[in-house]
Amino acid sequence: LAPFDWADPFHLSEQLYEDERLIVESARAYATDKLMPRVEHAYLNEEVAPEIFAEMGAMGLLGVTIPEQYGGLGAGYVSYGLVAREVERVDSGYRSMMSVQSSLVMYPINAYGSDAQKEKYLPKLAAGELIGCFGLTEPDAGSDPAGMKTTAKKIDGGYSLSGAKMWISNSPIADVFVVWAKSEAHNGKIRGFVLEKGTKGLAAPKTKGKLSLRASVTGEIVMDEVEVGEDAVLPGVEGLKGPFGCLNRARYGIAWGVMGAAEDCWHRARSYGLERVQFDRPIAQTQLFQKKLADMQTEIALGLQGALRLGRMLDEGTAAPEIISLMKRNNCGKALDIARHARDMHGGNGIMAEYHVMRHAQNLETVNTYEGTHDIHALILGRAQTGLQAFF
Ligand code: TGC
Ligand code: FAD
Repeated sequence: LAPFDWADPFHLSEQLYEDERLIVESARAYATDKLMPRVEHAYLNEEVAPEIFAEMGAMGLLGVTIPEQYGGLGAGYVSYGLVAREVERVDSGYRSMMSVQSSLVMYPINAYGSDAQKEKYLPKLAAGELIGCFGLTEPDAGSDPAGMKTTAKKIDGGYSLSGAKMWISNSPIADVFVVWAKSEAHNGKIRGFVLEKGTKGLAAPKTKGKLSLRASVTGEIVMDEVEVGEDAVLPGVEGLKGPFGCLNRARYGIAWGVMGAAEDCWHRARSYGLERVQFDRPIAQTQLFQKKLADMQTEIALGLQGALRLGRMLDEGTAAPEIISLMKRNNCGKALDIARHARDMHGGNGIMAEYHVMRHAQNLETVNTYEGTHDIHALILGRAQTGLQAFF
């Protein structure tokens, strides 16, 4: 039998194609050289750095799956997932910035937009010259987006949008707003609209005081009779399957991303345990500590392998939404558990910013909630195997 690679038990890196390995290398170099040095300050001061978008754009990390014709890389979903893993190894907030731009703004414009919308927005979003956000959630419609109140009224030459979105990643710094609203002109069906910063009646106040995802800015989208032309509606989709089609991609990226955060916690806990001596021996030489490391290693190895398989299925066109729920739910829950244990394994030091594990744990609280909570994905999987709807 071959020797055991404790850090990569399934030899994941050998299962990647050459172009995927190159993307990992450049994403890892960017994350290590540019994101890691600024994360502690950003998190402690709740300070977002909008220039990160242009930096990521220059590295080809935005719109990895978007065709080259529109400024993307034209690469597959495995490549996209690998980028998410490298970025989230540093911070879930940075991965959030990247995945909202790629999966929730560029994807719908590419999949549902007109040629004119694609030409106008995609190259600049890919370069990070424009920053995008995605407005689905509302104060009274979180897990149940069908209950949204935002409406688009038909007016001469276009639409007038009114309503409020909350918990919107990037909104206070966004130039482009992909907003979902019930359109009176389409029998009350949900339609996507692309709004631009500066349009009369549109505001995006920042949500202050978050204890999680502090390196990424979150805000509201307030629309008070925002008038847009016919060219603002995304022509290619109607109904909830529009926003859910985007969420499928983002949830998949999260399944990889959180494994990056979990790996960082695992490696830090292992190193700490090897150095920290109590009762005359390294704490890593105790049975309880080693059991925790073994659990982390096992869940991460399995979670990464599942994410890779799902990425291949997406690239082949064989992935159903439910398998995305399975991986998003499993990997978020496991990553959160790993981060909490890593915090504990660092003792008092575990609460300090310089040890990073508590920041990951705090971030993962959000990641376990957004894009469908852990329990909502359980209900999606429960429905799929019983045929019974348990949401209401
Ligand atoms: P349901 O009756 O199940 O479906 C309505 C229509 O949508 C279709 N559909 C999907 N299509 C594609 N992909 C999916 N995953 C889909 N799920 C459903 C479905 O086929 C149907 O189509 P049609 O043509 O028949 O009308 O809808 P429901 O209202 O019963 O929904 C149930 C539920 C709970 C599954 C759904 O509402 C849900 O997933 N809730 C969670 C909400 C959520 O995930 N919100 C995310 C907001 S965005 C965000 O968090 C971004 S964070 C970004 C970051 O910073 O990284
Ligand atoms: P609720 O839906 O009120 O859920 C509260 C609790 O009730 C949860 O535990 C949930 O699992 C449970 N619950 C709800 N319904 C049921 C049920 N039927 N059965 C059993 N349990 C149930 N949204 C966007 O549109 N765009 C973004 O960019 C975005 N970014 C975000 C960034 C951050 C930092 C955060 C925190 C959220 C973001 N969200 C975004 C919103 C996110 O998707 C929602 O918070 C999430 O979908 C949950 O909705 P909610 O907060 O209203 O919770």
